[in-house]
Amino acid sequence: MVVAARRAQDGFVATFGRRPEVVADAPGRVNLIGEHVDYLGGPVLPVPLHLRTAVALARRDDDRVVLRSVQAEQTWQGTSRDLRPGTLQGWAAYVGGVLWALAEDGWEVPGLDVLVDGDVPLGAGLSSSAAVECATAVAVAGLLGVGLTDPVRRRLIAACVRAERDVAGAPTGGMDQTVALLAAPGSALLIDFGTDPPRTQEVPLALADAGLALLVTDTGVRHRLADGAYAARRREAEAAAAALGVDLLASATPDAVAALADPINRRRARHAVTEVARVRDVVAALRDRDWVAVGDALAASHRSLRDDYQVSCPELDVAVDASQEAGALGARMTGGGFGGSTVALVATDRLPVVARAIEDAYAARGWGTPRHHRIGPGSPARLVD
Ligand code: GAF
Repeated sequence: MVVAARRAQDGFVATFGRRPEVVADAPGRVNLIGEHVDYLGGPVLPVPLHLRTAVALARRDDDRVVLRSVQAEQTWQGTSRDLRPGTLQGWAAYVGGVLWALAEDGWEVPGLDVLVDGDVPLGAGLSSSAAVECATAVAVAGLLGVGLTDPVRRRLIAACVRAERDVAGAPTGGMDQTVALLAAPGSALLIDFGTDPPRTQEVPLALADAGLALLVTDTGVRHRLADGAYAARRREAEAAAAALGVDLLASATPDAVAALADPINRRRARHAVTEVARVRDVVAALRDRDWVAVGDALAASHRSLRDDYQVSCPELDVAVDASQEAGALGARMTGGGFGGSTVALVATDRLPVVARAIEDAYAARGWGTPRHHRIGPGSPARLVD
């Protein structure tokens, strides 16, 4: 049993005085490229993290629901009728929101004791929220004896996205839940949000064969997707789509975007159409093992997110610049932005040099020391024996 799942099981026993009936876990993710385009009908290329969040749960005899988070050091208590939009905040909105969304979808969710523990850092742009949602959903499916077939996993994705939108209040696009539930172990997952349901395809990375690694750096600047900035960007992008007369901004043409009169519309739309092209370029470059082209696309993606979509921040920009100056093939912010983490493509033997360069750049500005994670192979959400 992996670390987070073991801790969740032991924590459940310590908290509730009995063994859990089910333990499930799910990975965080790092998005390699395709940022802020999932909700615009574009393709994205996330990678499941080795860092996971685990949920242990057991049925109760009554209709009460007790949610305990070890990471947040908080407990929420209520009845299943209290699980609905407007009644839950913070981490409890993700766990309770999934229970609510599953019940809305017709699942017979009983009264439950639930304990959450995990290694995905909270608010670091590594999708801790989708990890806890997906682990909760898989645990409930396990408790009810529902097998994790592909259609069931897709139903769970929909419930998790609904929980995040309606209960946590973050109108996110579905990338994080999709990779957490459908990723192939150790590979990136190309998800095309231009189709309904989104088409998925495993994309092998073969980084180790090339002497390369992905270095994720957590800036320590915490972001919350539910705080309004993400929703504001989404509204702006949808306004740009309306100005162009297209349903999905990702399908706009570069010429039409260049002709947009309003500068905000033009910037938001330019990010979307150029990011879509970069995802396609990276998929081709990975197939050809053209690592320089992959790195160049990551660097261009960051510039676009910084200048056109305007979702970066100084700590992300400094980490990206320092990585590249120290020899990374390319680096970019990853996830929703406004804080969180960067991802850099780095030769394995340069990892310490690049990590040190970022730390030095932070120290020179009087900022706190960032945390690095070398990405290991992750696997999708699962029941843990
Ligand atoms: C967050 C959201 F949850 C995703 O849906 C996606 O939009 C991402 O930000 C930006 O690419 O992780």
